[in-house]
Amino acid sequence: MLFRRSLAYLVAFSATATAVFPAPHSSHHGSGGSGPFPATYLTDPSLPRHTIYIPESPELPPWVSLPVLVWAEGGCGNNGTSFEPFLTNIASYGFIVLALGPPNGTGYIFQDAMDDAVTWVQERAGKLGRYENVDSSRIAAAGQSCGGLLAYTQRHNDAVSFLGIFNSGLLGNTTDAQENLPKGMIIEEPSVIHEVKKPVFWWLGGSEDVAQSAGTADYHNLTRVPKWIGNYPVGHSGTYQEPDGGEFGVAAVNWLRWVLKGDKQASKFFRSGGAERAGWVETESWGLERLDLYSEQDID
Ligand SMILES: *[C@@H]1O[C@H](CO)[C@@H](O)[C@H](O)[C@H]1NC(C)=O
Ligand SMILES: *[C@@H]1O[C@H](CO)[C@@H](O)[C@H](O)[C@H]1NC(C)=O
Ligand SMILES: *[C@@H]1O[C@H](CO)[C@@H](O)[C@H](O)[C@H]1NC(C)=O
Ligand SMILES: CC(=O)N[C@H]1CO[C@H](CO)[C@@H](O)[C@@H]1O
Repeated sequence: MLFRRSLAYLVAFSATATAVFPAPHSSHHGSGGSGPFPATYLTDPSLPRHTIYIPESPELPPWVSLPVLVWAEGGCGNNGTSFEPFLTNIASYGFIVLALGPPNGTGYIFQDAMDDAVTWVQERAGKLGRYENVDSSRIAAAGQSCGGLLAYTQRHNDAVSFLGIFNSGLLGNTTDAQENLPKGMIIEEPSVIHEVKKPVFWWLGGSEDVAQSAGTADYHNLTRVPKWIGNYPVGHSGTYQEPDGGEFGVAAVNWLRWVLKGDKQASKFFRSGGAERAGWVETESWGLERLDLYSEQDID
């Protein structure tokens, strides 16, 4: 009963109306983030099922490269602006974020949209114009709750190097999962964790997080792959809606700066007590020293 009621968080977004595809726009939204490159979101007709978060300046210096985060929303919701503070803040540190769902989209969206985002960015990265600074050789896939389940599917995508699982874990095809996850979703068994060969980081919400047991089991069952797990004890919804995404935002930025930009200072968050000082508990890791090898490749 508790599990079933709690699972409803995974599908917290309703699927009533047909999807809306707003006209392209790139006006300033929200705070712009806390990083050095004030960011915004926009839409691009060539990627109509997504929202793109990117530094606002049309001309970045050539030495600023923008690695890629493909992001799936909580509830597998088709609303690309439902994590706006968190994703804008990430982009402001010099990333492009391809979030599933157009701004204010309704209904659900699934893993094929993650694959589409990766294909799209590979075609455009480095070409003259808005995506000139984008570096598609460095891609992470992540998501929250139901979106975390979509992120796991990118284990098979050779273009994706890192997985981030926020308030999520593999549920298996239980009756509860069948009844509570959106129809049309592929429900994967916990055993697929053994197929993961990419480094994975988990951010959970402590004992009040419905996903804590599944996420923790996944962490322990993943072997021979660099991994980190931590809990910020605020429950399943995290701090994504706080200014700049709150503590989950800080953690995500440190993760991406380290693994996608090779930033050693950011790595200290995970290796030298930074997360614990910020209030993360029940942290654990394995093999993180190997990530320096990953993250220094191809870095200028
Ligand atoms: C999309 O998410 C934003 C932020 O939570 C919210 O303000 C907006 O109402 C949502 N749009 C829809 C159509 O649900
Ligand atoms: C999304 O909906 C919210 C209200 O729920 C509105 O304030 C906002 O302007 C809308 N954004 C877009 C891009 O349509
Ligand atoms: C879950 O298992 C049922 C049988 O119990 C099967 O009919 C269904 O297709 C499975 N659903 C998914 C999403 O794999
Ligand atoms: C899928 C899988 O390997 N599951 C195992 C995860 O770890 C727990 C306990 O450590 C086992 O009970 C599961 O069988």
